[in-house]
Amino acid sequence: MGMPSLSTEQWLLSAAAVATVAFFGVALLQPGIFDPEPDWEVSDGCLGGLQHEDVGISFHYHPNLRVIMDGQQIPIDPNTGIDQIGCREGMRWVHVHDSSETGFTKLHIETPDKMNVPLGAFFQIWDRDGGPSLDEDRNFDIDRNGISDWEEYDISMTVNGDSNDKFEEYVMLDYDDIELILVSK
Ligand SMILES: [Ca+2]
Repeated sequence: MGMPSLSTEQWLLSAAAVATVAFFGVALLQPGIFDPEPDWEVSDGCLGGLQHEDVGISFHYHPNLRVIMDGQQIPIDPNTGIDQIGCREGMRWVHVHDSSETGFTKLHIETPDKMNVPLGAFFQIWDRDGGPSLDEDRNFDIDRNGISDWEEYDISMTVNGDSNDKFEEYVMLDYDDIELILVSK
């Protein structure tokens, strides 16, 4: 007695059922797997400037950032990302106009296409103006000593008051209030 044969339709239904179960299985086991992938090349983008064509802005939004290290707020200089090395007389796709010494500083994100702009991209831009940095593995190196801050500090982050564990890879959204807190180990 042979195996019962399945019609094409039955095969397709079976395959669809397996795919559906697999999809929910993956989603349950690895909830982060469908998160947006950060577009790290954003930090090299330049609006206007001497060496770049003006690409035109399609997306323009404003998350807010505040960084506190051992109880001291790290100042974000006004005009960070504007007229910097590699983007003279232009603006990086993430930049600052006015800054706040005690509250949140507004980041201006202006990109030609919809992009997933990670928090770390701003640190790569900030670094070129002498500010906090990322190391080569894209870990925070806010004190610029070449050692990942994850080895030196307990780091926590909130977005609009809710704990967030994406850190460098967090894809920023309009109106976010992002607070990054580092405490020496
Ligand atoms: Ca460090």
